[in-house]
Amino acid sequence: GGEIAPDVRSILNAARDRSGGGGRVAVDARSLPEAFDTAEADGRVPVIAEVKPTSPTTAGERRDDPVELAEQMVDGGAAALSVLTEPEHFGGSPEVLRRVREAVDVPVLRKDFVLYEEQLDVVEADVILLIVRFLEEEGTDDLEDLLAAARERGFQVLVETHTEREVEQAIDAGADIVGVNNRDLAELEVDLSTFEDVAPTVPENVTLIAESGLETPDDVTRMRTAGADACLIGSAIMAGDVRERTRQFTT
Ligand code: IGP
Repeated sequence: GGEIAPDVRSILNAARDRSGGGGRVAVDARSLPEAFDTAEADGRVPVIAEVKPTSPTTAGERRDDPVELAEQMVDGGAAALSVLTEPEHFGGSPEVLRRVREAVDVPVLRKDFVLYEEQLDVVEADVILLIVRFLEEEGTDDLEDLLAAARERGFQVLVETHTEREVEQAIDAGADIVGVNNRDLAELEVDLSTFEDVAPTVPENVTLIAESGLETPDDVTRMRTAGADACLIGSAIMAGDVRERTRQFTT
């Protein structure tokens, strides 16, 4: 249901054309919920810092070595990392994720648009992203099937939602880690009240992540107050001194 912005339509079409890896991946995943608990026990606010060289809503591209950026994020207290692997619109690559995961010991989320089971077999990551709205598009695999296929390979799965209805679909499919994206895929606009509206419908035992549009530590506090176990932050960290920005969000 719902419209999709032209930019997003083009991301989706590119994703349809990307082939899978080859050999079936088997991963020994680092636990995301445990990484959040470790951060909390340490007095840090659980943050997933995102290595995102560019995006349709970002001006310009950051060309620093992504592995160095990732290490600075961990140094700044990030509980986990997210690494874009989408090449055409976000400047990512599976090879970068592979190198980042080798360099750090926190869980690493693969940020991409996985539509078919074969697309799981591209690189070892600790967590795979599945976006409910995209898996409703014609010709894609079902959320439930993809969730099972990902778990068979050892991945944890972050299921991304934007509405109460999508949360219900995620829970029905068996999701235990749910993200609420504050950015809508129709206008690409950010509204932090999205998380506040949707969060109360997520069951207590589910790990809940607030995604997108967080610019200040106050925004993070706002999401935590609304029930977020962790926050996913990209642009606001990528736009500056990555270690310092991450530290501001985690302390
Ligand atoms: C990070 P931001 O506004 O902090 O840069 O957002 C992350 O939530 C965003 O990059 C994102 C994303 C996605 C990217 C959320 N869902 C799906 C690619 C694909």
